[in-house]
Amino acid sequence: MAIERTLTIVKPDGVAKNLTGAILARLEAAGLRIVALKRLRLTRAQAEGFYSVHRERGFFADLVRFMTEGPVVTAVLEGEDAIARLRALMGATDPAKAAAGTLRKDYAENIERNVIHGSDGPETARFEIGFFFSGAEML
Ligand code: FUP
Repeated sequence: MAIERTLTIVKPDGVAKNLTGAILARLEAAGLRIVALKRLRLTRAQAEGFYSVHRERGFFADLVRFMTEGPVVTAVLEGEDAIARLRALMGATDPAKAAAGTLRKDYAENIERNVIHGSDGPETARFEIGFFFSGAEML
């Protein structure tokens, strides 16, 4: 297995519920290493740009509103098979369908307010890491 980097976001619901530490601790406990970290409030343009693959979807406006309602915490995670491992730890997009023991099963309210984002593949991970972090911010 290759060492990979992937991007995660503790979404506004997770930050508002004071779950940032609990969520990051679960990722660290699973062997993923935080190599960059920041807290910010997304602008509308940033949220639209980050989720631009979904711009034609019916849920896009709601998603952008949700992602800009409060601060998020975003991190670059590094580890063996990090992209797939983060996705497994997150669980299904809809918490009602997420497996027991996953972050979304434990903490998410619904398919929109689902506490965490994780890149879904190597190309997306490269785009999403570059969206938030410069090389000098990753050590
Ligand atoms: P995921 O990769 O699991 O975050 O899911 P997607 O990339 O399919 O969707 C990105 C985000 O859009 C989800 F996290 C939440 C939102 N979404 C909805 O609000 N409604 C939907 O039906 C699908 C996705």
